[in-house]
Amino acid sequence: MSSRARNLTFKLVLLGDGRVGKTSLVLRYVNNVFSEKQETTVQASYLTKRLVIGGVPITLSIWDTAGQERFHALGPIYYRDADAALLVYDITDTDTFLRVRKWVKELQQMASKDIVMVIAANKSDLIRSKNYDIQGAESYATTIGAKLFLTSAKSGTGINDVFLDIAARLLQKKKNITTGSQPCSSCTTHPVACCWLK
Ligand SMILES: Nc1nc2c(ncn2[C@@H]2O[C@H](COP(=O)(O)OP(=O)(O)OP(=O)(O)O)[C@@H](O)[C@H]2O)c(=O)[nH]1
Ligand SMILES: [Mg+2]
Repeated sequence: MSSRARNLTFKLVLLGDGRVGKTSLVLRYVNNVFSEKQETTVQASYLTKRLVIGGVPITLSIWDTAGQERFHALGPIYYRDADAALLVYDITDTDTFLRVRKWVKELQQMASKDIVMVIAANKSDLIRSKNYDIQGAESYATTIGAKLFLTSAKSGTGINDVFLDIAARLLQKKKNITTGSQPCSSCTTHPVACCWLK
């Protein structure tokens, strides 16, 4: 990597109902660990993760917020100035998807207009026994310009994909702002494989 390569830092906030697995997702991604007895988050916790995409060093500055209702009012502190929001729900609990929709409405009104939004349908390891329909969630994600990923903090499925997608989209956006160029249609559909990153 070139020593002159600029290290870009992006702020990412995780939002979602209590117990859906926000902390577990972050800990799986950053430390590759998982606990069945993960303690509930109080207010928020902060971690960072460095990664390199197409030779460009990136730091994700990650705010993992508390999902319990009593902490809801603290949301703006963490999503204000956020470059991206990862909205998490529990695929086995439809109420938690409704909570995602509420967060999206709030972000659309209060957060940065061009915030990158991604949805994680977590606990996908539990869907073996039952057939969960995620088509509705996928259509919804499309309407808000987000992408939906099936994840399992327990098995590790989909975790890297989510964060890589977020980082690649942020990088692509930064590039567009810097050069004023438009991404090609392939990059819009597959930001991880964006030609600009090559
Ligand atoms: N089976 C399964 N359990 C999970 C998964 N992710 C998290 N859990 C469990 O779900 C519970 C809640 O996980 P947390 O990561 O604490 O959830 P959270 O969204 O951070 O919760 P709050 O901090 O209260 O907002 C814990 O018992 C985890 O072990 C997953 O992908 N699969
Ligand atoms: Mg937590």
